[in-house]
Amino acid sequence: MFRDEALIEVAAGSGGDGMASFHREKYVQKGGPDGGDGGRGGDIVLVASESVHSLLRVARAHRYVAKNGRPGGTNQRSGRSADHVRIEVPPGTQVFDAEHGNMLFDLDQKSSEVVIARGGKGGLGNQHFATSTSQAPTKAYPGKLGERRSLRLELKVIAEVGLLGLPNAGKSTFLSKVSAAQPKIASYPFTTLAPQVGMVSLPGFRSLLLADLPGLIEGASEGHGLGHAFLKHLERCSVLLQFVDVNPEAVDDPVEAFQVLDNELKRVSQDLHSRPRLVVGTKHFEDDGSADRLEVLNQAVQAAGHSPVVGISSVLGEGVQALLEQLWKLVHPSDSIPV
Ligand SMILES: Nc1nc2c(ncn2[C@@H]2O[C@H](COP(=O)(O)OP(=O)(O)OP(=O)(O)O)[C@@H](O)[C@H]2O)c(=O)[nH]1
Ligand SMILES: [Mg+2]
Repeated sequence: MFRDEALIEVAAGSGGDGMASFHREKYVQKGGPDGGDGGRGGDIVLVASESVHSLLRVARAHRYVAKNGRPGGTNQRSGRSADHVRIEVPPGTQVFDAEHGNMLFDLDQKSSEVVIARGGKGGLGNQHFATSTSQAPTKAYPGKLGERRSLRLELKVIAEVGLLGLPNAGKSTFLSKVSAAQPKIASYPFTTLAPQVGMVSLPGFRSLLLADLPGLIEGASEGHGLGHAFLKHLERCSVLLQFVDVNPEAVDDPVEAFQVLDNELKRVSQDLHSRPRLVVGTKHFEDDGSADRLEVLNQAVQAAGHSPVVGISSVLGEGVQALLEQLWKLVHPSDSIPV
């Protein structure tokens, strides 16, 4: 199972209380104040970890509480500070205030970390408060309360290229051929239930990060089908790769297939709709009929202002390398290819 949202409650630990005590020793009368300081309460820390791919576990645990600092002791002993509670989340997790909706943090780097609730400071013991006029202070401070927060976490996959298309268009097959990712592939729609990122290596030590997303259908932007929850994952992709099945056996007409998702992108945002996009005609080269369908699709795609459609067959490996090179150029418009 996959989750890309989680509501959590976090409570950092409070600081331990400062101690009020006086030095006691045989034959020493009226020893001075020696109450130690309280220890710090534990922080709650979010850590972006590449070994975590979903917010499922975080959502299940729901409540995170760090321990309080220990109180100060006699003889100037400080209380022990509490351990921090570390919560591992996938890179790409954004943290929002659950009440007000504003974004607090964006863990967009792998291995970055942020304190989302700070533990309270320990209170000072009376050892600090002896003055020339007050030799026997009984004053010690309580520890400060730890921060408490209600947070909403949202995962937005980080990839350079986002794969979108109707169910069954062949997105996962393509990802499995060009990267080490092993997404589930099947001849029925909605095979992919969770985004999956794969890294593609290109000659010259170049690489591309591709995100395979669940198939989208008409109305996805309004909550139809599975894909609506995943449209947001496209937001962080600088290039969109739209898959259209051009095989004559495909259920959907290629031009319609293109337009349905084109409209959904437009409904989500103008920004997403106008992002650099390459349309691929999949399951091409395998059948005589696919060339005609590709050409009709090409007309519609170019009329909509996009580059010509690239035909590929993931099964035969035809057109795949050329497509990857074209994608690399789109992702790195100002870079030249190293020789
Ligand atoms: N002949 C042929 N079949 C392909 C090709 N690419 C994918 N398929 C088949 O098309 C079907 C769907 O492939 P998937 O890769 O699972 O499609 P998807 O777009 O990821 O589908 P969803 O995850 O449901 O959105 C599978 O039966 C694949 O074997 C191709 O290049 N040629
Ligand atoms: Mg799939």
